[in-house]
This record gives sequence, C-alpha cells and structure tokens, in this order.
Amino acid sequence: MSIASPPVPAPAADPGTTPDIEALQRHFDDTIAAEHRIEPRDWMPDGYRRTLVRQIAQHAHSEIIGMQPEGDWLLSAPSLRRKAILLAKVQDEAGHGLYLYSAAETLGADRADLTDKLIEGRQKYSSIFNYPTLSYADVGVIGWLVDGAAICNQVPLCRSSYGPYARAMIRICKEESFHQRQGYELLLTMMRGTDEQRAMVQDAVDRWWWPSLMMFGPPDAESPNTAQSMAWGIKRHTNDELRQRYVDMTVPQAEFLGVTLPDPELSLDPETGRHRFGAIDWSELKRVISGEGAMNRLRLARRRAARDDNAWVTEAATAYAEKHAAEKRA
Ligand code: FAQ
Repeated sequence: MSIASPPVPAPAADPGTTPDIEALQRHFDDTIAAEHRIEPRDWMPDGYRRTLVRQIAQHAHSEIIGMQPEGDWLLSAPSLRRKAILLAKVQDEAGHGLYLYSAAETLGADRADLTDKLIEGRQKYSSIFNYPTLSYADVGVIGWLVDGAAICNQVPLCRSSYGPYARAMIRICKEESFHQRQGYELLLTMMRGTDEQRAMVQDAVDRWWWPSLMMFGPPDAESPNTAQSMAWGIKRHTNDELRQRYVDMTVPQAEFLGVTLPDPELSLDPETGRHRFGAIDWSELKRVISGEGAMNRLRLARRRAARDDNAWVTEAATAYAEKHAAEKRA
C-alpha cells in the first residue's frame, strides 16, 4: 500500500480570523482515513504531535545509545575486515539518529532539548541497549537478533502517517537489512569454526533472545499508547503482532545456524503455522526501562560526557554560522 501526500489542501483561515478547528480536525481525520500523509506544514492535533515527538525521539536516542554496545568492540575486532564492517555499522547508527532527530525537528522539537531530556531520564531509549556485550559473538547476535527485531518493527513504520518519519524509515530499513546480514554472516563463520567459537555463539544467543523479544514493548493489554497510535496510523501493528512475526521469522534462521533458542516451550502450531513461545518476564522489562538494567548508568554517563566534552564543537559551529549569516546580511 502506498501513501501519497493529501491532494486537497487543508482549509486555510483568512488572516485575522479565528481558525476553524473543527474543519481542520475533519481534514486531518480525512487525510488519515484516506491513508494520505500528514506533512510538517499541515495542521495536526496536539496529541498526534506529542506522540510523534515521543516515539521519534525515543527511537533517535536508541540509535545513538545503541552505538555503545557494539562500539565497545571496535578496538578488539578480530580482523581488519571485521573492524571495517563494524565501524561502518556503528557509523550507520549515528546516521539513523540524525535522520530521526531531523524528523523530530520538523515537529518543532529542539534536538539539544531532546538530548537533555534523555540524559536527565525524562525520555527513554530502547531497553535492549542496557545489556553488556561480553564477547565478539555478541556483535553477530546484535546484528542478527537486535537488528532483525528492529527491521520487523520498523518496516511497517515506512508506511507511518507522518511523512518525514516514514521517509526516514525507508533509508534506515535498507541499512538495517545490511546490518542484520553482516551479523548473521559473522555467526555462520563462527559456527563453522571451533567448538569454543560455537559455544560463544550459543552463550550470546542465550543472553540476547529474551531481551530481543522485549524490544517490541509491553503486551498489547498493557500498552497504553498502541490503540491511539494505530488509529492515527503512526503504528501499523500492535506490539504482540510484531513480536509474533519476529519469532516466526527467526526460528528457521536459528535452525539453519545450528543454535538453540533458550525457550523449551518454543514449538510450531501446525494449525496456525505460527510459533508458540514461553512467558516473557515482564518484570525484567519494567526494571530495565526504569533504569535498573546492567548498563543503564554507564550508557547515560557516556552520553552525558559526549555532550559536555563536545559542547565546544557546537559552540564553534554556531558562531561560524552566525558570522556568515551576519556577513550575508551586510
Ligand atoms: N524499551 O504503549 P507502549 C534499533 C515504553 S532501534 C524502552 O507499547 P509505544 C536499531 C514506551 O516508550 C530500537 N521503553 O509504547 C539499532 C512507553 O513509554 P512512554 C528502537 C519501551 O510507543 C540496532 C511505555 O513503554 N526502536 O534497535 C520499550 O506505543 C542495533 C509503554 O509502551 C524504536 O524506537 C522498550 N523496549 O510502543 C541500533 C522503534 N517498549 O514513552 C543500534 C520505534 C515500550 O509512554 C544497534 N518505536 N517502551 O513513557 C516503536 O515502534 C514504539 O515506540 C515501541 C513502543 C514499539 C518501541
């Protein structure tokens, strides 16, 4: 299904008259119902704007904080080839963060303010990045499972009703697809290696499987935002639908790889063709989201240091831009 820009312009109020909010709301509702995109210039309800800023900012923060777990292995990559691949991947995540902060800026958010909110714990980032990377197999498993979950979640966002977000997601998903393949290729290489390498991969899968299922968010019955976000066309599927899709996609990949997913209840339901899986420990997700995961403090401390240590770059760039703007005006 494609989403086009609205063919009919929103009703404009004559200068000096009070805008007709009901007409604007009707036009917004019609645009959403027709599966057309909302663009930055369009009128939108405050709740729609707030929800988008919340989700896009959280997504951007996740990409930037998400550079850390794999970034920890840049200096210890086992070969020049692996280092070059990992460098490219981590750099891509920075790019994703930038596209997403830019999308948030089209809604009137200020990027520096969003970063402050992240550092002060007033905005979230994905729970998955609060786990440590203990061996190089973790780099492969992050590519396979974490990027795999991210793709599952993000491909439908390419059809999100907000134009700048949807367009950013198209490019991000293409790059995430490369990320997943490099992770899977790394794991295939290790699985064809020594017993010790195979054990490293299995250990990493054991640690990352359940947290990757939690990336999709709380179960639908406990997800306060899903219903409204779906009505607005921001989200296209519920958390549980996407989690199920991810399990169904990943089980055959695990079999091909030769690893065991750490869930004794995992089984194929022959009637539905879908996989049943065991109960997720939701108390762990709550704990990690509330800042008590193994790596929360370190992740935010590093982000804070990066902001503070590099403030002079922002100041210099701002002064340079102001100087040139003044010269132009003169
Ligand atoms: N972690 O009502 P819902 C990546 C919060 S990028 C932390 O279901 P919603 C790429 C949620 O914000 C990964 N918090 O919320 C990469 C809400 O709190 P709030 C990030 C979570 O928004 C790979 C509350 O719980 N992807 O991996 C989590 O409708 C490798 C209630 O939840 C995105 O952000 C969680 N897992 O659905 C980078 C995708 N789950 O804000 C580097 C876009 C829920 O009300 C290396 N986001 N919460 O205070 C989404 O699709 C949605 O926002 C969901 C949550 C599905 C994450």
